[in-house]
Formats: sequence, structure tokens, C-alpha cells
Amino acid sequence: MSTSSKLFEPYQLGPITLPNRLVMAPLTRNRAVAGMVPSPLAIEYYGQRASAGLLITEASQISQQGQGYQDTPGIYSKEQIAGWRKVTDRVHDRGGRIFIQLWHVGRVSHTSLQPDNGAPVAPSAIRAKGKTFVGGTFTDISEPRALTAEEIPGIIEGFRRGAANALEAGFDGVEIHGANGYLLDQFAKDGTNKRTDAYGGSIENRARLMLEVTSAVAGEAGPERTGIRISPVTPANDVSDSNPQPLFEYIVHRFNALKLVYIHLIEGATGGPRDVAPFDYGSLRKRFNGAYMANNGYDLTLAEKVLEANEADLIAFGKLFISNPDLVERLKRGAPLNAFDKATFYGGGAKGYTDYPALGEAEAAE
Ligand code: 8OZ
Repeated sequence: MSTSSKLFEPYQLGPITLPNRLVMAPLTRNRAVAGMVPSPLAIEYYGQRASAGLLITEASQISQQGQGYQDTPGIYSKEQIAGWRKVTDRVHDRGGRIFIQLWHVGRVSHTSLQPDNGAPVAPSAIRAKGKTFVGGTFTDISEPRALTAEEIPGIIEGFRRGAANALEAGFDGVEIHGANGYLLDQFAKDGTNKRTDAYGGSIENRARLMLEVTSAVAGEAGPERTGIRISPVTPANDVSDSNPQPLFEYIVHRFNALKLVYIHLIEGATGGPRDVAPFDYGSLRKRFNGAYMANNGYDLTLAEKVLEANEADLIAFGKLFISNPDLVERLKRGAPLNAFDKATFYGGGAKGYTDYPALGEAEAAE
């Protein structure tokens, strides 16, 4: 059986022609080596997946302060840039295209990961109920401290420098991580932001940091190479907003004015139910002239339906890309998919990372 749906048609993403509409979603894998440099195995991992229309890397912190879990790669040191250069070279050698996701976790961190073992930073000193992964185990997220107004330009500058480093590392573009209860989402939503300065209170004030960061990154990489991921209703990392519809309509209206190349929507609860809370995603699509990338729980049937209805331009797949390096070919041919092994998602080595076979390859020996 084979299928000739819109999913396998090319898409013009700013200056880049994608051969198909399948995107590999950013996926945290916790395999960075000393200095939070991407692992040599990452070269093979991303290279194996180069047939995706677009690869988006795992979330990569823009500073040590931006790290919240063990062994996630950074994009702030010379060594990290050199490590990523090997990844982008391999992906380009294999004919692929790759963006890096720029990340600051904000309060979702642990003192043991922070500079001088200090408190993680947040819009307000409110601890997230939840765990992070450090020292090989899940540990309570630490009590954060509120960022001072004087520190905010440094955060924006960190993202700008991350974008500059990404270009130096050979990436085709950058995705800002504005989702899942990390720093920019913490500022945007009123459950986590109780500030009384220019970065808190009204929708405009709460959105300010996300928009200033986005403007700085787009200024560096070019808006035609800048996308952003948002998750209006996710409860991930204990984040919430009392009225997300107008908040995200305002944010997307401003992204449109900045001429960003795409918005990447996590529809529903990250990695969970798509219908966790009512939200009109079509209203965001209507407000944005760039590409709409849809994510969360998509399979072939739902992807084809949504593309056919013109409700999205691109579909990002996560877990299916972990276990199927040749996901595009498999879906195109209606071939069976490899099952994924959750036990090897976070941390470890080649097992569950670079050893999932492509069609026609033997299963790797146990
Ligand atoms: C899973 C584990 C750790 C981090 C996200 C970057 O949710 C993440 C993440 C996912 O966006």
C-alpha cells in the first residue's frame, strides 16, 4: 500500500524548500557529554533522520542558568558550537535541513545544575510542583527566585547569542522554546507570573519577554529562519493561565508582525490528551501569515485530515521519529512502524537512540 497525500508534497518554508510536510519534533534525550556538548552519537542520530522535511533538535539551553535536567546540550560555549557543527554537517551531507530549539527552563530546574548552586530563576518566586531529572533520578524541582528587572536584558541577550551561535554551528534556522511551562511560557501565563513591573499584569506585559526575545532572535537569524513553539493550554510543568485564548491571539498577532516563518502549536496537553481544555487553534492560524506547524498525538490519519482541511501546513511527530529513523518512507509506503521504548527516552547511550532500524535493515542485535 502506498499513499500520495499532501504530507509528502514539498513546502516552501521561507527560503528553504522542504521535500515533505513531516517535521521531527524537538525531543529531549539527555545524552550530552562533558561540558553539555552534544554527544558524538547525536551526529548519527540526527543524520539517520535527515529524510524528515525538517529536523528540530532537542531543546538546547542558551546558558547554564537555562538548564533544568541532566545532560541536555547547550548552545553557549565554543565546544558546544563545534559539537553541533558536526551534527549539522552530517544532516546536510545526507540532504536534510535542521533547526535548533533555543531553551531557557526558568524555574524548572534544580540548584545542583545552576551556577554556584543558586536558585533557578522565574518571573515570580513560585515553586513548580513537579520533578526534574538530575543525578540519574527524578528529584523535586527547586524553589526559584524572581528575576530582577535588571536581569531581563541579559536573558534576551542570551537568546540572541544562542541564535548567533546556532548560525555559526551551521543550523538552517532556530526555534524558540516558548512552550511547556519553561521561562517564556512562565512569563506569559498568569498562574506563574505575579509581577507588578512592565513584565507582569496585563496580557501585553506578560507577553513582553517572549516578544522581546523573539524580536532579538529574529534580528539575528532573520525572521524567515525563526520559528517558535507555544502550548496555550498545556498543564506541563505546573503552568496555567486563566484566559489563554486572548493571550495567545495577542502573541500570535505580534509574531505575525515580526514575520516569523512558523508557529509550532502543541495542541492540548503535551504528550497527553488533545482535548484537555477548549481552545480555538484556527483563530491563531487565521492571524498568522507564516506556516502553522501542528503537534501532539498526530498519526497518519489525523495528519492527512488536518492538512487536507488546510488547518495546518506542517505536522511535527515526536515519539514516532524516535523509533523510526525513516518515518517518512514508512508512512509513505504504509509500512509497519517500530515500537518505541520509553525506558531509553532519557539518558543512556546508543540503545534506543541510534539502533532503531530503517526498513530493510536487520533489528540491531540485543
Ligand atoms: C521531556 C523531558 C524533559 C524536557 C519539553 C524540553 O517538554 C522538554 C522536555 C521534555 O519541552
